[in-house]
Amino acid sequence: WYSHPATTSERSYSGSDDGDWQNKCLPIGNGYMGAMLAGEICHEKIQFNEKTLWTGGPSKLRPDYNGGNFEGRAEKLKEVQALLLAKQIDEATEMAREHLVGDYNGYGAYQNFGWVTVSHEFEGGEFSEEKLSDYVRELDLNTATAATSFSYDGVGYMREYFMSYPHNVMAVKYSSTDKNKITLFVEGVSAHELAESSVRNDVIVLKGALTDNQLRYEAQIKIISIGGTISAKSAGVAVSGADEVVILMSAATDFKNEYPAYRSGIDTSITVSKNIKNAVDAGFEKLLRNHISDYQKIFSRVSFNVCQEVSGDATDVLLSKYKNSASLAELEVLLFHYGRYLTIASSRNGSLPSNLQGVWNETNNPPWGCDYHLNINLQMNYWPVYVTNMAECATPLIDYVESLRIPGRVTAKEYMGIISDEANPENGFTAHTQNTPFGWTCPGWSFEWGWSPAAVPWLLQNVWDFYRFSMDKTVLREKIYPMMKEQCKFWQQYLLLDKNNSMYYSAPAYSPEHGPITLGNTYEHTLVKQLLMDSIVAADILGVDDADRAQWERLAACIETVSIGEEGQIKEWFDEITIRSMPQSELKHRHLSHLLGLFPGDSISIQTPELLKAAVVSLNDRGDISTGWGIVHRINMWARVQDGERTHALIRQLISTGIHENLFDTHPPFQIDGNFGYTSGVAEMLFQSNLGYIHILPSLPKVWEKGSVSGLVARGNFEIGMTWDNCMVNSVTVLSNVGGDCVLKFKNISKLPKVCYNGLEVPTNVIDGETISFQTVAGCVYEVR
Ligand code: FUC
Repeated sequence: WYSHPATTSERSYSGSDDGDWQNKCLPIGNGYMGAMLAGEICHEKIQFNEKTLWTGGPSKLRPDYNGGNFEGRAEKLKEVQALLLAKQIDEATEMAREHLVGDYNGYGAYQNFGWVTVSHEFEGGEFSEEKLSDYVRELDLNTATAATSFSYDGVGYMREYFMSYPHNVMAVKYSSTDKNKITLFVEGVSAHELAESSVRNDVIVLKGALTDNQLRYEAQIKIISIGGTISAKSAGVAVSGADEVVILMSAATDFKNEYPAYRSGIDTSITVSKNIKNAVDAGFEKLLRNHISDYQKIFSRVSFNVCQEVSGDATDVLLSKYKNSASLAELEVLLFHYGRYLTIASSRNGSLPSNLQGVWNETNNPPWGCDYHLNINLQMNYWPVYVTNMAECATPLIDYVESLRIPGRVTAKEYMGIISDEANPENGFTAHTQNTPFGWTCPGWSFEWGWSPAAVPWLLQNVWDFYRFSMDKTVLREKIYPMMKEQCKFWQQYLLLDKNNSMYYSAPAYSPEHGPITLGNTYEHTLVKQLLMDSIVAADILGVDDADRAQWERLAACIETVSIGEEGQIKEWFDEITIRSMPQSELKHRHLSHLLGLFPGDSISIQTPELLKAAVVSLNDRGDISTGWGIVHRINMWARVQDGERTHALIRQLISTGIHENLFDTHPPFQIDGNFGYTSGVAEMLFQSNLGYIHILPSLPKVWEKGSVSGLVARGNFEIGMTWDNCMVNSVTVLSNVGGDCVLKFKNISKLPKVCYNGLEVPTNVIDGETISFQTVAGCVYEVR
């Protein structure tokens, strides 16, 4: 909460952010739409987005739109590969730079939709600061509602805001302690040219089609007054002397994530009018009740505290104290919950996945198009979903990866010569560093950052985790495994055999976003090998595809991944000798691409002590100073190293340098991946479940010596709760959602605990002095003391 509005000056509609928008405004959202609240007193401007409002893609202006792919580059790829095998690196590099790139035209960007503006007139003439007191602007993470309240001239004013997922509307209520005090003028301002801007009685309609791609869009703003008078003006709706005013807003486009047209054919007016009508019928109070129960169904599953002192300070005060002094656990805990809030607000079933800014964007020319970046960013957005018990929020990502399959086959054909046809319809798809919702799977327009076929194996790790956490075989069989299998097929054809050593290479390979172009590298190979290994497990679980499975095993055995260099480091490139020995490699680079086996992968761990030691050398070499998501990746990695103090030092680093007043993470500029990755990192500090057992409190810093958590999820679908004191575990509860063996490993215990169900001791199997296992029955809660 804050004791002042987010803005100090009049914000313009130009879409050029003056900083306040990303630093200070408070976000609400429902996956489909987002809004940013500044809490202005007299002239409120609520900026809003609809997640599918994008330029780019199919358009009358681009009749040949083809997902950015250039035709017939597969021959060039072969030449580049031959040059790499012949160790003619410069020639290969030159050719790759020239030919292994995609188009620019049609990429587009995520757009601002516009603003709902409310001019509030107070009685007694000119607004006077002297009559104002008790101003509070707040966002309640427990209910996903925001509010602004203040007193003016002895009258209390209250504004409440939320974005309902069940009704797909934004609802705002203006009220006051006295009757007849609400006099205001509501307008709709579009960030784009409008075909129609009309005021029909009490509804403002903003309707049009983007010039760039003719995507139709529409927002309706309905004003309901209780008491007073309401009248339509040409520019907006005026309310005078009301007791209360409710504003409902819903927006839509005719986008549909379906190749090749990417249009639904549905009239936006029908969609939006229906949403508004349903919301009006429900009324504000019912909308609010439904919204809170829908939101809390997910949010309330998890509780977490470290017995932190709660100061009652405003959030900006807390942040500046944090920057200037010792760590304030209050803020560290709040930021954990915020990542869950932001996930629920920006990724719900039916919506597109959260993009670089979740769903919030004020400009029509946002950094990186506010797109889907696949060399860490989109993946990081989804790191906390399963472990912090929000699996349904992952559906947009899984559906999105599914939607890349058809356009991704075009890219596989044009650039790799891998052809899907009637006889073999699912023969392999690919995508590269950056993506739009219009099937843009081609490489970027510059090879160096733009070529990255390992992007899909990396995304599929997130998708595979849906199964590992839920154990839902139906989803595995019907949705997840088919994508993994097709992706394995792709790599079976794409990987290049070096006859000299009978090993397979991803070529040309590039480690984000520095160093040379090479024959394979640690980044790509780690991801591809993890895909093959995961797919083998998946095929085993489903009892299918023995022959494919055997081939994946043979192939995986011929892919070199992590190795240790002369300085004891994990080598990022196979020819690397000492850390700085490779051309174009940057000191302290933000990406930790060669360490993906440590996090989010599983191939570097406490079970591989030599590799772990080398990973620590590499982590130290990269250093702790980085950009928002870069620090956050380090947090997750040091949690896996199981060094709680170092992990916490990085948390201090993040909050002191990478967090805005509204607690958005900044790259800079604002990029939401760091928020999500932070929440995941905290969960990794509390327990880890990637190695076949649940490791309790593996990375707890001293400053969190006492605390409790509940509702986190471990692989195998166990819901974990625990309490600890003096950095030692007191009790653990395990809710077994689907049954199966539960394996628990503890750090810092003097003797192994007992497991009870309903007060009675359950037989346990002692694996070693730190590890026990016990059988569970679905639906039962076990207490470990
Ligand atoms: C990756 C990063 C950049 C930026 C971009 C959106 O490519 O290397 O720093 O975060 O994504």
